[in-house]
Amino acid sequence: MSRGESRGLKGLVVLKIGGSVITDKTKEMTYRPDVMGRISREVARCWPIPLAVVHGAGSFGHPIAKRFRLNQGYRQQEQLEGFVKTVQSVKALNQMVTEAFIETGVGAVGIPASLLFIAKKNVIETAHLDLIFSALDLGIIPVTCGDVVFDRETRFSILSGDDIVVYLAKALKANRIVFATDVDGVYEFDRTTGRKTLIGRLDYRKHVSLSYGDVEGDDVTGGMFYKVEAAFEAVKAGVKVCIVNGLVEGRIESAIKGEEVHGTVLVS
Ligand code: IP8
Repeated sequence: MSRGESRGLKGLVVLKIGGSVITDKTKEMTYRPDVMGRISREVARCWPIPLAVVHGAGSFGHPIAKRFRLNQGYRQQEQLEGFVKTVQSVKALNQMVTEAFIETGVGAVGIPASLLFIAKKNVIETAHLDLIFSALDLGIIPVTCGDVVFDRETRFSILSGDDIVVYLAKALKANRIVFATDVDGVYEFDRTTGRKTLIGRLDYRKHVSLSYGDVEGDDVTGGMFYKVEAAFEAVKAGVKVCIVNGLVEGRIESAIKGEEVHGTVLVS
């Protein structure tokens, strides 16, 4: 196992692996082991950069959450079936992602967000950061995920992996966040020509002027606009942020290493 010794947190990178990258969002509970295997090998080649990983829930979370209207918080007893099923399902995905790292020789420990955070009105209020620090201190990658969590006000709520990434990056004073999505980055659409162009460097003013289009399918946490909006919180705190295509080999590796990479960099 290559990550066996203490590395400290200097230069920490928080990697968000989108649910649309590691699961097929069109088919409920469909994991992509080949994609996750390749991502694990890219991460292995980034040693010894300290890394924390957050993955999305994809088809293991969004469809059930939508069916039981979990994004409304607790309204009725019947939703509890959806709550516990989502916890179980996301935990199963977290287990598979963590195993993929371990099979590649990368030390990783899965800590589903349902066991890590308590929210208040959808915002993280308490976090057992000791668990994350302890793993990182051992040179082991903590792997958490978008999830349903207990909520002091609404009794439960959905926490997006994007919010968790930003929270962790700020709390751990990360150097960089890498968002691995199923597209190359943020695009600008020209209404007259219909052409779309990748935006290499995106500032906040430009971000709010863009039309991102509708959120697709069963997604209950908001798509690219919401991701970028949350990510600018981290930019404000001095964290470097880039968005790359996690389905294209090599981009996650280059982004973690801080190399020039095809994608979108958020700038202040
Ligand atoms: O896929 C959503 O997390 P995300 C969590 O990171 C659930 O937005 C349970 C839908």
